[in-house]
Amino acid sequence: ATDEKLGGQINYTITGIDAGAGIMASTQTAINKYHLNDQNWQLQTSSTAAMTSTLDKAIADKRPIVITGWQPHWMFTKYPIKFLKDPKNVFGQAEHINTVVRKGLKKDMPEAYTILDRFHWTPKEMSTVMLKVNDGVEPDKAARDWIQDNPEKVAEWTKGVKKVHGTKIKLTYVAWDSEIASTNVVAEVLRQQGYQPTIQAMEIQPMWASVATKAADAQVSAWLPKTSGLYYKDYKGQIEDLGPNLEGAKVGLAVPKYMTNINSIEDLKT
Ligand code: PBE
Repeated sequence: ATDEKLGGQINYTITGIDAGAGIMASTQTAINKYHLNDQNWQLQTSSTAAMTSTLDKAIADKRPIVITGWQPHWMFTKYPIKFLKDPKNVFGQAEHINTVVRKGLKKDMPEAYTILDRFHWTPKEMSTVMLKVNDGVEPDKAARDWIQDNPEKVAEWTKGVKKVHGTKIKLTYVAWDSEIASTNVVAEVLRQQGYQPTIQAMEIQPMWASVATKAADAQVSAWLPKTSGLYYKDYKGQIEDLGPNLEGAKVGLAVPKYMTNINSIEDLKT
């Protein structure tokens, strides 16, 4: 049925990820704003792993699929996919990922604070770690390998910072591939500086709350201005924002490149 409408072919379903992700809330907004709900388009909740596996199968069969997509992520390296244009600007333009620490960290752990404040890398650097983890390397090992391969970069973050001796520090994160990479790299850098870091994965809301309540010291997972924007708004008075650790991130809906007639979210309606 080559002339069948896209929606019918894929059951008017956008394949999504975990319910708490900002991209899920933005996609729901997009469904409303582009009036996709008129055709009963729906967003399917799953996980990144389930979404990419569904994507993998669709691409193997050259079937159409619409996913929640973002960069940096290995899905754009591994699969021929493209972002759909977003003329109503629901997903926003470029995003950055910020580092957020608990109040009082600067006074309590000035060395860690300095490193967290300086931590800054590129989408390409983050992707190197993400791809390794996707290839099956343990995240802490992938982080150590990256640190070993990038001594000048790490030196920018640690230059002149005094070593400490076993001070405990806790980082929280959401187990998205990008945050698994960044959190492990920061934790390993802190470990090499003499800290005893623990990292704990949780849902997005508890992660923000953990830093606000000082149950955790820091997180490096704040996708802004839009994707984590609601959490930022809720917690901004109770945390310290150290600014971007990565620039040039992007969030949106994506489809395989062989879907040549579908280039904008508007095209989903046709
Ligand atoms: N993401 C990846 C997250 C942030 C990191 C884009 C899936 C989200 O909240 O949507």
